[in-house]
This record gives sequence, structure tokens and C-alpha cells, in this order.
Amino acid sequence: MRRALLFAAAVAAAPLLSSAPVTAQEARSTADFTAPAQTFGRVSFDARSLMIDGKRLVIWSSEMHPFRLPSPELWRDILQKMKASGFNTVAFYFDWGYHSPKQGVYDFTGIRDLDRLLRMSAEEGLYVIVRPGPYANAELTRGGFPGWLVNQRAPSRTDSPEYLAAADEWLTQVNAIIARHQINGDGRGNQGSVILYQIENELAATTPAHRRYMDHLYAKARADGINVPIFHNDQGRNGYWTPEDSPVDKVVPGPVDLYAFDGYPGGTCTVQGRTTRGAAAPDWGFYGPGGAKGGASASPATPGFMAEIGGGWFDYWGSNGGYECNAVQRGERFQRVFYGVNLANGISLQSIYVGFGGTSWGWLAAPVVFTSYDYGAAISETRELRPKAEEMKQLAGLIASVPDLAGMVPAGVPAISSPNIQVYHNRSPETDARFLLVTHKPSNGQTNDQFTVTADLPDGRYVMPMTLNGFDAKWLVAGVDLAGQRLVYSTSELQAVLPASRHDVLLMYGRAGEPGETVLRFAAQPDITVLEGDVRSTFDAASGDLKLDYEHVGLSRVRISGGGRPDLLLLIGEEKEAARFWRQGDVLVRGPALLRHAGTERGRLLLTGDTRESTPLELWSAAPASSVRWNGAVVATRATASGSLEALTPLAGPAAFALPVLSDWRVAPESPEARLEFDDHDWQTIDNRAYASNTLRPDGQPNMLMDAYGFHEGDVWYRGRFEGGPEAETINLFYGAGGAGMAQVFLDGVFVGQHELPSGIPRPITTGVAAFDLPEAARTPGPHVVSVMVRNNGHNWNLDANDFHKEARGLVSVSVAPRVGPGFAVPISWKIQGRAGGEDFADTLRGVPNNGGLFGERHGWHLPEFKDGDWRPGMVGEPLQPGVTWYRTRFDLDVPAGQDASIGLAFGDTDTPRSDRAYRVLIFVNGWHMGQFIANVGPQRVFSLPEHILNHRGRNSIALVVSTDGAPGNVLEDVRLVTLRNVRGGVDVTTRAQAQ
Ligand code: IPT
Repeated sequence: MRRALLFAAAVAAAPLLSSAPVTAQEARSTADFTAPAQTFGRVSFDARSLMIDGKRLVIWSSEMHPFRLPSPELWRDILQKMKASGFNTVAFYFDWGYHSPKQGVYDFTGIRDLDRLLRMSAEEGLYVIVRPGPYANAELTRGGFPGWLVNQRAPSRTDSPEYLAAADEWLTQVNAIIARHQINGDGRGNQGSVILYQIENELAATTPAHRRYMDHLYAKARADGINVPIFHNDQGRNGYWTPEDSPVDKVVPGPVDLYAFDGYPGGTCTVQGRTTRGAAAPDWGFYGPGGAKGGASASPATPGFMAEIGGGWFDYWGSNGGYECNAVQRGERFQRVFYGVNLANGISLQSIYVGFGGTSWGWLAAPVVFTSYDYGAAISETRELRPKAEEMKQLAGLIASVPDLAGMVPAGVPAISSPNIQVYHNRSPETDARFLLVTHKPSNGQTNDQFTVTADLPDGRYVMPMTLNGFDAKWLVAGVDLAGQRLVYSTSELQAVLPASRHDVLLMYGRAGEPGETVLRFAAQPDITVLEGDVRSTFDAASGDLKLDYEHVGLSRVRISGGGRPDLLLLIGEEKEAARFWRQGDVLVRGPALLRHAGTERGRLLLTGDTRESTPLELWSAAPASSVRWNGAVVATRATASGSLEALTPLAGPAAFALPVLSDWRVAPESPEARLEFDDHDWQTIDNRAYASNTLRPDGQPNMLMDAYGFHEGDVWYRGRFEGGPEAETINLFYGAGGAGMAQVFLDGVFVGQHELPSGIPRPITTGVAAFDLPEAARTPGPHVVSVMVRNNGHNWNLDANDFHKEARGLVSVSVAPRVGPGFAVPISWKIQGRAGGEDFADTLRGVPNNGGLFGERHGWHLPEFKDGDWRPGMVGEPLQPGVTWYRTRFDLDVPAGQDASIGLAFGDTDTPRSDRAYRVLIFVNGWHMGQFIANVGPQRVFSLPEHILNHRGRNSIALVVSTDGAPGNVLEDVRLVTLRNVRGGVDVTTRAQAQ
């Protein structure tokens, strides 16, 4: 009751009624604006927003996965790019399986150094949301569960003691690290910037056993010293695991401090790579229809919180290549409309999944995805800022410039002259500042409209002429104090406010060519000097309003002085011009492709960043600067009439550099396991050990699953001995191998056949049956060997908490039997071999994802130090034997100093997602397994190789592991190095991932 009444008061404060039939829906929030703030040290929250040190802020977060960038120094590059795009927070999943090769064994060194990651995040000025699982999903093999957990029969994600003991192992380790980096400190003198902690991930099973599991995770975190608020991410706005029992909704209460949910609205990229504009942006808060689903009240006393809001989507084996489409689908305009509607709905914590996707290198990927996890994210896999990052910078710039945006509430519906338009109108209860989100009605509307919005704003009633062309939204603020200025309203969007040394600077922008107007308030008429552009002004002495009107063309500059306020430089740009500005600290910089940092040292302004080409530089700083340095070098500047400093000569762009041609290949055939006489005495014997998989198998079979023998990733080999006889006509396999997985079968060294699992979009086929006729030789009396290689392209995830990750991998059952008739199966005794050392592998530098059990991998053929001198010289394109063939070569790179490049490896015709050549390649670079290319499945033909793995200034080695059925044409296509990105700047990558 209390809630409803209070809210009614907020709505009643708006006297204007729409003259048009429809405007923004009337808000029906049950948010409890009187709920007392809950405090967790420096972090607190109430129904409206999170607060840090008692100060409200919008949590504007971007996710990345440290495990998808095996180059710790480049983590900093991503963090800096996120920070430069305006995010104040970064979210991390941690992948349990990445750190734990074996039960009881954990590794947080090198590429797995989470201490380093969290330290860096704090150094880069980002708050951190941690999501350590134990379950993650994240398109990871087993959804992040370790390989050894597949052998546990106890149901995962429940309170079964065995599972909890396993989860606790991980949590004890990872929580100890997280605890040291909390914003509240750990009580032992360590401190960092972690503000929120997620338990579990989208757990939609809510039985008492699941509730007890969640209780356990909460208690475990607290026992391990986690002292920040704890939340869970509901799969949708269902009300699963909310901190309190809602008075109005059927919610599932759970042990969380904050309620959060995930959402991926906005349509999809079809398999054809086309963008389809989906439904309108959902009202998941204040303006929603109520009810747990899609309503505003799943958790009335906690702020709107989206732990994942889609910032792209993953792509599938066998697609036509969806990442560019996803980048557009959830790109510019989408962000304005969807994230804006969220913000207007009171979702004051939003975390974009993902801001940088990276690479599912090695065997990290779940069966659904191939190597690239680019995701169409704002920061591409090659670490390029896509145009949508620039739009984010503009939106985030507004959020940073107007702290009043945190904790706003609905302010009533303004009048709009067009039925095609709606305006979400919110106000700050503290300052009365307004947020007006102008979008189409419905928000996926595409019309071009000119209309007026009439609203009672803090400084009076105003009729604002506006334009909205196509799918778009405008994020406007009104009645707000900005530095020493008063913005009455503007139909342009605000990107930055800088109280500069000589005058305030406001940076506004709008769509190219569209008209705009900005009204500022003064005590008396100020002096106006238009320095650049065509800006008209009128002053209304009665109100003190100075109205500027203009078109958004290029960059206009207006100097305003007097009028009882500090001097002001108003910059009004068309969108693209404004996107060239960066705000870092107390500096506004125009020009470069990226501004990483701005700091001052003894009056000197120190800037670091990237240039893509020769670039002019202009800057405004809060404190006067005696000199300016860019990436360490002095930049001669002059003062301008705009109160800025301008570089006398442009900043240099990057120098071009050449890449070597890959040649001098050394080639060696592999698959010796296929041969009859191969020595397998040290292989494990297949026996009847406990079977933990939920894949049904025929009665009486031994346990053939690879995981049962400690082999969880990549390839495994089986050898089965039998006595030849008339029954040995066919071989029938039932196997599990993940998306686009495969099996190859040999008899006595002779290739029998290959079976490939279909890719299947959006749900891959992950197990299959195959039958082959055996050659005549199998029927000759005496010992014979069938050798089967199974390539495991990842274990399933376990999103639905049904232990799907325990689906069989490797062989489930095999029979050698007559072709027809009753017959009987030939008895076979089996052995299995996989990754060297199984769960006790030696290569702890590269860790869990790197290797499977190919003969070459077991003998170090992938490693840079391997001596391939006795391999025969070979060429790409030459005919291949069925089975596996290795290609190795070396090359030198010489990327100019001070430049950051992304170099990749390309196969064949990169304009087509797949070819009719059926072959696969595992790519090893300096010993690191950086991807899998499947020519006939696709779509990925270019593989990004991050620096650190790649030595940009010196020697590198590459090993390509090609498997084929040996049919004519199934041969390695042209392979070449390609430069995917090249800038001057970058972060220092001084260590290399291996001794060369
Ligand atoms: C949601 C997961 O929480 C996340 O881990 C990731 O898998 C993401 O989806 C898709 O990339 S699951 C939700 C879409 C049902």
C-alpha cells in the first residue's frame, strides 16, 4: 500500500496530459522508494540506485573474460578501452575449469593470474563485478565446470554434498583472491575495486535443493570474507532469487542482497547474416505492465539491475559468419534505444554482455561456438573499437556528466505532437534534474518525424521542437546544473562537461544536418561570440533564457561570457565530430583514435593513446598545462581562441609494415596409432569403471568415455583388438564429440572412414552414430586392431541445470558385427590414450585448454623448441594421407616499436564461410593452440593471434595439424599472415608467452 501511494504522488506531480493519443506509458512501478538503504561497507543501495561512499551512481558496466585473452598485458588494453568508452565498471566471469586441471589442483599463475587482473582493473579506475560461478555458462566447455567434474555422479548445481565439496574447493581459492580486491578491503590491508559479487548463473531450477545450494553459496562467500553485496542473475525478469518475498508477484525468494536479471532483446541476426529488427525495447522497470514477468516489481526494495544486457551475440559452427551482423544488430542506435529505455525504466545498473568477447582458444569453447568469440562486441576480437564503442562513449559521457541520472524516478508524461513518438520523462528527487528519452512509439519504429514535446521542466514549461529520423532515441537532459552553467533544456545530446581552466566547456551533439536548440539560463544577457559555425541566439530578459539554435553540421563553437556565470565554450558537433572527443580525468581531447590516459605531473599534461593515421590534436584541460606530451614525446602547441591547446603538427600515425610469407614448411604424417604394430602398452585399458554420464548406453558395455580416463579436452585415440573372422564385416560407433565433432576409423593402419557431426544451428548435434564396412582383411583369422580417433569439440553447457555437461564424449559403444542377419558382435578389448599426463599434464604455462591427445601433441610437435629438421619439406595444397598430418614453419615479425597491431592467420578464400574441401586444422602458434579451422563447416577463416602469444618483434613458430579423409581436394589451402589492425600507441607487451 505504502508503495502504491508514494508512487501515485510522483505521477500526480505532472500536470500535463498528452494531447496526442499515446505517449510513454504511464509508469506503474511498485518500486519502494521509501525502502531504507542497505549498506555493505562503502557500497550501499536503495530501490533507486547503487551508492558508493554514499554517492549515487549509475553502474555502467562492460564484460570481458580474462580466459579469452591469454595475454595479461593486453587485459590492460581492453580495460583502458572500456574506461575510455565511458564505462565505470567491468564485469568478469571466472572459469573454474580453466584453473583446475584436477580435483584439488588450482592454478592462478601467468595467464590465469586473477590477482593481476583485479589489480589492473583498480589501477585503470574501474569498479569490478565478479561472477565466479561455480557455474558460468558463457559458451564455455562444460559452462565453466572443470573436466573432472564430469565424472561426478552427484547432480551439479544442487546441495548434493559431493558437488558442494567440489564447488567449495574452487570458491575457497577464488574467493580468497576476490576478497583482497574488494572496495571494502579484506580487513588485512588489501583493497581494490570489486563492488558486487554474483553467485551462480541463471539458475532457473528453484526446488528446495537448489535453494539450499544458493544458501550455501551465499554463506560460503560471506565465510570467505566477501563483504560487498551479493546478487544472482535471473535468466529473464522472472523473479527467481529475489532478496525478499514480493507483495505483488510470484517470485522465488533467495539468498541475495540484490536482484538482477539478464536480457537479450532486440532481434537476431539470422543464419543468412541479415539483421532483423526485433520487438520494441521492453519496459523492464518503471514503465512496465507490472507482474513478475516484464514487470517492475520483482524486487521492490532493490534497484533495477541487468547483470547481462545483450551487446552482441555469439556465432555458431556452420553459420555464414554472424559477428559483423551482430555488431550492427546490437550496435549504434540499438544502444541508444534499448539501453536508454532500460535507464529510463530505472535500471540503474547495466552490464553489457560482452564489451569484449575475445577468443575461445584451445578447447575452451562449448559445442555451440567456434574459436572466435568476437560477439559483435564494442571492442572486436582484434581489439578494435567498433563505431558502436564511440556511440557508447557519447552515452556514457552523458551519464558521467550528469550524476543526477542515478536514482531518477518517473516525472509524468509530457505532451507530444506526434502519435509516432514517446518520451520517457524522469526526474531526480534530489535535484529535480530531468532525463527525457525520446524514441519512437513503439521504440522499434522507423519513421522520420518532426514534432514538439511540451513539458513542465524545473525552469518552466517549454515547447521543444524535435526531430527523430528512423530507428533512434535521444538521451536529453533538462533543468540541470553543469559546472557553472544552467542547462534549461537542449534538443542536442550532452557528451561532456569540463570545468576548464579558462572557462567551462560543454560538448553537445546531434544527428548530422538535424536542427537543434539549447537553452541556458543567465542572470543577465551574456555576450555571445560564434567562433565557428552558424549558431543563432536570442535572449529572453524576463526568464533569463538564452536560446541558441543551429543545425548539427561539423563542429560549431560558441563562446558565452558574462551574464552572471563563468565563461563558457559551447561545442556543438554533428555526431561523428563529437565522437572524435575523449574525456579522461580533467582533460577533453579531440582527434586521436583513442585517449587512454590523461594525467598531470608538475604542470605537464601527459597523454597516452593511439592514432590510426596522422591526426591533429586539440585539448582543453581543467588545470593550465605548461607543456603537453603524447605517448612520452613533447608536443608543441599553441593556444586557440576556443581556449584550447592545439598541436602545431599532427600526431604521427602508424608506419606500415610487411608480413613474411609463410614458406619452408616441414611436413610429417601422424596417426601412428592406426597401425597394427603400434606400441600401446602404456595406454589405459578400458574397464568397467563407474559411468557418470547421463547418455544411455547399451547394457554390458565397458565404460569407454574419455573423461572417465582423465582425458577431457580435444582428441582421444582408442585401439580395439579382436580376432578376425567372418563376422567382422562392419563397425558401428556411438560417440559424443560436441558441435562439428568427428571420428576417424582405421583397421590395421588402413583408413576405414570418417564421420562428422552436423553443426546444427542454434543447437548443435553433439553425439552421433556411424557405421562403416570393414575391409576384407578384418575377416582373416588372427589379431586385428581398429583404431578410432574422436575429436571432442567441447562438452555441453549445463544452462538448464540438468547435467547436460555430462553427456558422453569419446566412444560410448562400438560393435564389430556382421552386415545383416542376427549375427553376434565380435569381442574387442579396448585401450585409450589422450592428452599426455591426463589431468596431470606438464604444460602448466598454457594450462587446461591447450592440448588434446594427438601423437604429435603428446610428443611436443606443437612446441616452438621442437626439432623438425628430419621432417620432409612440403607445401600447402599437396595431397594428404587420411588421418593427421603436421605442417611446421617459423617466421620473424618486425612490428615497428611503439605500434600495436593485431595479426591473424587466414586460410584460403576468406570471402566465403566454407569450401567443399573437407579438412580441419588445429592451429598452434609458439605452442599455443589458438584455434580450430574447419574448412567445410566454417564460418571462421581468419584467426586472431594476440601479441604475447605472438612475438611481434622476433621469431615465431607455427604448427598446423591437418586432419582429412585423404580424398582428392581435401588438402590444406593457402595459409597466410594478415594484419587485422595497426595503430601507433598501444600498451606495453614486454613479456612473451614462451622462450623462443
Ligand atoms: C546467458 C548466460 O548467462 C551467459 O553466460 C551467456 O551464455 C549468454 O547467455 C549468451 O552469450 S544465458 C541466456 C541468454 C539464456
